[in-house]
Amino acid sequence: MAKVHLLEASTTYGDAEADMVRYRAEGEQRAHALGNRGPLVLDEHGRPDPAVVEAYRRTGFYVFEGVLGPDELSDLERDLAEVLERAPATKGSDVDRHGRPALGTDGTARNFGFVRPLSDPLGGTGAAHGRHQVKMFEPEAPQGAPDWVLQIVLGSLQYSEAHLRLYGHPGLLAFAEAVNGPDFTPFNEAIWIKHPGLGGSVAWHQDPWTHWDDPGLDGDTHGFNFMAQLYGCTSANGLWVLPGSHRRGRVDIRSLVAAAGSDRIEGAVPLLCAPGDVAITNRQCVHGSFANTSADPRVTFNFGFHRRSSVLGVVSGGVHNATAVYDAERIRTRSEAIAFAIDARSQRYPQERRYPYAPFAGLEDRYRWAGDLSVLRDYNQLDLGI
Ligand SMILES: O=C(O)CCC(=O)C(=O)O
Repeated sequence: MAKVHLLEASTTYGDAEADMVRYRAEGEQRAHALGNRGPLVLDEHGRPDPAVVEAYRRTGFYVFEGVLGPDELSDLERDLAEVLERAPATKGSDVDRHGRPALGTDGTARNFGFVRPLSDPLGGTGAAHGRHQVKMFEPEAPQGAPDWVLQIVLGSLQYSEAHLRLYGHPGLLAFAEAVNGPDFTPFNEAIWIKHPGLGGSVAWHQDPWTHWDDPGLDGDTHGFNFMAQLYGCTSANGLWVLPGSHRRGRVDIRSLVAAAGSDRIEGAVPLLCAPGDVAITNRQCVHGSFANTSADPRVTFNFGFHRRSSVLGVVSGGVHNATAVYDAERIRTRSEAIAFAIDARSQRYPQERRYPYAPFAGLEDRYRWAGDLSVLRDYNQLDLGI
């Protein structure tokens, strides 16, 4: 598949290069020994294999191999190319690289996140409720690197119909049901972009900022993200996860880094994916990604889901949107994206079994997809972060 034009470079981890190479190789070995990868198989009732759900619950992540075929990957790539063409030309810009009003300037939110090449903008700061406790090593940017590189596109369903169709994937939604129950709710969606030799890191963190002290906290309280890989991902450009850490409550990441003597924390493993693989990662797992010094681009289409009881009535927000109460009306309005996604998908893939999303049963005609992405403008203002 032709790669969209991502900025190109490759560099090294500087003085830490040899240690990093060893760390990656050891992490890959551990990842392969975990027994948490394989195809996404459903039974005749459309339900996933309980052993796979168990492997996800044991380790906190799972790699579904070969979920997306060449057609779907081409659709996603085409949309990505268009998003990159129409994105703000650089941080803070209202115009794209051609001088046209940039994508998103007609909406409320600033959905395009830029970082300095190979930098870690979050580690050790109070941003996002201070969950990125420690700064990552920042390799030196290569000569001629741009000032800023695009790292994340939030609210991405409003910019990409292919991402919307992916969001309605029947097998993945069946898995969401198996983990979170039939009335599962959205969390948020994003496209993560790690430009070769330039992409910044995402400091080790656990996603959640609510419920940590809740006596009912369990391994599924904060839901999960699906992470669909356009070009695959490696130990150099992909996400790393600390297996089992979703069941350890709030983890003191500072001590993990202190014990390791660096940001190469012990026991973590990389997600290793081919193009079209879709990982599922528990939001409570300690996870993060290193600066992408490799020559390989990584593009991940993220979309997450929660248990309804984890979000209903919760007052939350404050990371990508305003703090508010997540009442039943907000949850329902935000969940309309799932209903549209299921319909958009069934139009593109009529041979697939359509996922029956229980909260919208009988309302299929009201949520027919007519191909107009503007109905989703600013939908992510209602994201359900916890
Ligand atoms: O994909 C990445 O590098 C970071 C993703 C992440 O931290 C998240 O989805 O919470």
